[in-house]
Amino acid sequence: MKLKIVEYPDKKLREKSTKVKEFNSWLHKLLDSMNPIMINTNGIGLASIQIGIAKNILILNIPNEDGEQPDENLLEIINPVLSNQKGETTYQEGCLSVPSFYEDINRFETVSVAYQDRDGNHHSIEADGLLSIAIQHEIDHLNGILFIDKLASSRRRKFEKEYKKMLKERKHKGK
Ligand code: QAP
Ligand code: CO
Repeated sequence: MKLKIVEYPDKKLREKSTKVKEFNSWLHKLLDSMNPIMINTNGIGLASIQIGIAKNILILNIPNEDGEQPDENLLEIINPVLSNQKGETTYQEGCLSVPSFYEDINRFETVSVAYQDRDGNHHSIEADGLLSIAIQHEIDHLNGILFIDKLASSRRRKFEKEYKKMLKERKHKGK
């Protein structure tokens, strides 16, 4: 399995992910390969579309107070469904698929999410704080939506300019 993060403006990120129907060893291997990619790139959340697989799969590992992300805090979320979205909060978001760019984004403060685990068992959680924000960010990926889509148009244009510049500089440095 190749392990490269799909980066904006790759159109792949606009694909709509589809439901997982088989909770088999392919799924387990995929989840097992996503975790080190997320951890090694300093991520707290990763949707499978970000490695090119358009399935309703995401993982999250919100750092604890010491900034650690132990495996026991890993959340594997398959086929999520959001409900009970309440309140409002703002957080400076980033995305592994939009490297080096961070901006304040408005989200719901609390959400409920029903989902399946890697074995197909059903669960639901109520989330607030950073977990709630991360869940909303990752579920957007499953619908082909990026956090930059939520910027006001003038800020979006500024982003496009800055991002192009960043990509150019990175290319010259030979990445
Ligand atoms: C989504 O984002 C998220 O630009 C997960 O150079 C973001 O893990 C959820 C990252 C904010 C909640 C709040 C971004 C790493 C990681 C970068 C990430 C970068 C290196 C982003
Ligand atoms: Co993202």
